Order: sequence, then C-alpha cells, then structure tokens
Amino acid sequence: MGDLFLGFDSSTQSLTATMIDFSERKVIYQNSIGFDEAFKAKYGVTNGVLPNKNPLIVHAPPLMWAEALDKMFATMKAHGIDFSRIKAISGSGQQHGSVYLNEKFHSYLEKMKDSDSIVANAENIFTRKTSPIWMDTSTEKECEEIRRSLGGMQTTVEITGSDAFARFTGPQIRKFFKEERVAYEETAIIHLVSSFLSSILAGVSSPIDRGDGAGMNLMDIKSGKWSKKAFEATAENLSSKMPDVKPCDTIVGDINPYFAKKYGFISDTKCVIWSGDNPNSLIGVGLIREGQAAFSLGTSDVYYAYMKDPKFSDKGEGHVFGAPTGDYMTLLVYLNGSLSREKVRNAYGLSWDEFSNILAKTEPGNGERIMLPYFSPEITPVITKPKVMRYGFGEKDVEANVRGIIEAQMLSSRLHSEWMGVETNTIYATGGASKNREILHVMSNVHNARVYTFAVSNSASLGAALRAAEAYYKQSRPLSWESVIDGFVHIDMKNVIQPDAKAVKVYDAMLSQYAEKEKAFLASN
Ligand code: ADP
Ligand code: XUL
Repeated sequence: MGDLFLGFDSSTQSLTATMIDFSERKVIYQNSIGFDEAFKAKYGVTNGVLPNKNPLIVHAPPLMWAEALDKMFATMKAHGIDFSRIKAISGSGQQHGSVYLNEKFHSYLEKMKDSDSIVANAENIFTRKTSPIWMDTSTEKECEEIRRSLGGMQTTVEITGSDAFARFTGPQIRKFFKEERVAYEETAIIHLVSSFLSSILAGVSSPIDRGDGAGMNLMDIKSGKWSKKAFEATAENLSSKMPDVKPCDTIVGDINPYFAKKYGFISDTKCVIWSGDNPNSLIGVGLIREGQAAFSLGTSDVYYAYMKDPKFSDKGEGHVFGAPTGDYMTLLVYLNGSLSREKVRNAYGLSWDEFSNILAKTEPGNGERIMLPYFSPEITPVITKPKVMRYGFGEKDVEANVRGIIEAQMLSSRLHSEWMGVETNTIYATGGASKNREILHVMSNVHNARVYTFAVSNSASLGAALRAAEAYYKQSRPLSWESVIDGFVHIDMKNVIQPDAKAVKVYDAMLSQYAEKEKAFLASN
C-alpha cells in the first residue's frame, strides 16, 4: 500500500475524480458526476451550461462546480475511501472560464472552515452571477480592441502565446468591464475555474497556474508572468484583481479544514495548484517529449502537442500554453467536434456502428467531394456565422456526408497544425469518439501517423493526480517526469492503427483542395 494522490477534472459537463496508488502504479478509484443529472433542478443547466437566448453567450453557475466537489467527496466516502491515506490533491478545470468575486470571498473561505456546507455564506460573494466559459463566442469586438491596443495580431501572439480569442479570459473580462462597470469595480478577485476550485479546496485564495494562465491573453508567455501591456489593453485596475501566477508544482496549502473534518483527511494533506484540462491531459497521456501529438475527440476536438520552446503561427492559429513540465504545449481547438459528428449521424438516423460501416466501405478522398463542417460557430478557423458547405454533393447523400465530416475534421487539423512544425509520427487518440476505429483510420491516413489509444481514459484527472504526486515528492526527493508517468499511461498495443500508403497519398493531394475551399469560404463570409 503506497501513497495515494487524487486528481479532479471539472469539465464542461461533469466532475471526474481519479485516485492513484503511486508506488503500485495503479488507478484505484475513478468516478464521474454529470452536472445535468446532479444539478439540473437546482442550477438549471443543460449539458453543464445555462440556456441563453443569444447563442454566442455561454455561461455556467460557478457554485455548481464547487458543490460538485463536495458531492464527489460524499460519494467517495460512501464507497469507503480512506481519505487519511491521500497525500496530495490537484485538479483540472475547463480552461478560460472565469469567476468574479468580491472581498467577501476571503471571509467566505474563512467561515467555511467551521461550516458544514459549501454553499452557506456563498450568496453574496459573486459580482458576476454566472461565469463565461470556453464555449462563449460573444467577445469578437473586445478581441479586436485588445489586439489593436497590443499592436496587432502578431504582437498579441508573441506576447500572450495566442491571438485574442473570444473565449479567452482577457476579452471576457473586457466585456464585463465595458458592460457592467459597477460590478467590475466591486470585483476584488478574478479566478479561473481551476484557481477558483483550488481556492475552495485549500481554503485560501489560490494563485493561477502558469499553464492555465496562458489561456487568458493576459500572461507573458515567455516569462510566465502577467503582462502589464495586456492588462492595460484589457481593463482598468486589473492588476489589483488578479491572483499571482505560479508554476504548476506550487503547493497552495494544506487542505481546507472543512474537507478534513467532513471526510477524514489528515490536516496536512497538500493542495497542489489546479491547472487547465489541456495541460493536465498532456501529462495524463504521457506527452513529455517532442514528436508526439494527441487528439482528443470529445465534445470539442482538441489537437495538442508538447513543445520544447514556444513557436508561433504567423497566421495567429492555435495557441501556446505552459506545460506542467515547465516547457510549453501547443493546441488547436474545434467547437465542431462530437456534436457535429452527432448531427450528421442523427440526420440520417444512424447508430455509431452504421456510421462506422459507411466509413469502412467508402473510399478515402470521398470521390473528390469536400465538406466544410461549420455546424456551429468555430474556433479553428474563426467562424462566427456557421454554415455547412458541401462541394460536389448534397445534404441527402448519406455516405458522402458521413465521410465528408470526418475527412473535413482531420484535414483541418493537419492544415492548421502545420505551423507547429512538430513532426508527428505518432498520435494518441482520446475522448469518446476515439472508440470509433474507422474515425481513427481517417486520422492516421490524413496525418500519416500511427494512432494509439489508451486502456485507461480520463486523461485530465489522471494528469492532475500525477501532478499532485510530482509536486508532493518535489518537497523531498524530486522525480523526473518520465518516472512520474511510468506505468500509468497504458497504451493499447494490440490495437495500433498504421497509416495506409495509398490513402496517405490521396489525402496529401486533397489537403490543398481543402485549404482552397476554406480560404474561399472565409473570404466570402
Ligand atoms: P467530453 O468532452 O464531454 O468529456 P467525451 O470525451 O466523453 O466528451 O465524448 C463524448 C462523445 O463521444 C459523445 O458526445 C459521442 O458523440 C461520442 N461517441 C461515443 N461513442 C462514439 C462512437 N462509437 N463513435 C463516434 N463517437 C462516439
Ligand atoms: C482550450 C479549450 C477547451 C477547454 C474545455 O483552449 O477551449 O479545450 O479547455 O475543455
């Protein structure tokens, strides 16, 4: 029986916990709480977010995320988990989402220590009742203002690691500053989802982790410190409202006595700073070297890779974030991921098996037919007025639509990741749709890469548990990242997908046609 570490993942739709026995190299507990199932009646969420008449605005209730933590601990207690063996805890938050708090946040955390409820005394701590999250695309105007004030797209990228993106925290803060000035001025602290939950767990206002901080358009990506220029471009007096930004192995403090008393933690269980879901997943899938990329096919699709030194796209594509190893990571995010695949599947009343069978029996290249799959607004490339384009086929052609959407998603990921200059011969596929081997064949052929899948999923919460262990041991005997992940990342070696040379050739030729169609569409919209 070794030391136990716990990792959380507070994602858009659920809270997941993963507990590991570090010396046994085993995941010993995993569980998820769906926000809709647990909290729809209380918080009114659907798919984890609040309904809004404006499709560009996507917010969620921050207290729900905190309450889910308590519910998870209660569920674990009911499963007989011995909390006293847990040495350290960390977590992962959906990136970019922000929580706006007044001075009372400190006294709320203080009072919580003697309280038996996480929601008691929380009514008046928020200056913005709901939190904008990463799916929000309502701040294009603020992006333009920030970009202009920083000297254009290229300097915005070079300072912050990304062009100004609608979902990033800086543009969201600017919108709040412009539209709700009084509430903005009453705001004493602005947290990310990660640092808000890190604060609840440690019982003190937590710093923001450098990896997640990079998703704000507020941090200097090279120094890992707040950028004065970016603050000035965003809102007045912002520096007084932002927590410090700290490395990924920072210990925020000992566990909040609220949790220690209620669940039986030892009082010096360490709370390690929470990070974003993508930096955590980087560790959870074992990406600690160059040459490997991962493709997460979840609600959104995220293509990401480890990067030794920061490299930037001259077209402002994708992002550079901090990696938990102290290096960098790069990523592309697609809003049109699983939800768009589901739209095609549902339009023809197909099961996933039928969808896969169509992929299996149709030819790579789709008979030179191409789809641009903007079922909803898109991040890569930025599309605010969604429209699905079909070249050479119509809406009724089931087979062309099925192959069309998957080829479009994969070609787009290859096209828009070229600037990363990461020679990828290996892709690790994760997320719900990575079960679908036919989709992975298209991925493998478009990228000319071997595709691996994993025996254990939930890479973000596993990554958080591994980060907790790394930070904990660093206090006395620092471990290399290789030895931290060793034995935890189980690649399914029996089901490796190899690229097919003939299909690779077809997609090599198709890439420029896809790029042309996309360029023409962007120019006309
Ligand atoms: P999240 O991003 O919310 O964590 P998941 O990674 O759990 O999402 O992925 C859920 C998605 O996986 C579902 O929305 C569904 O569209 C997709 N999915 C599940 N099974 C299959 C399959 N066999 N083929 C393709 N997609 C699938
Ligand atoms: C990353 C991004 C999403 C969120 C939610 O830039 O927007 O991956 O982190 O998962």
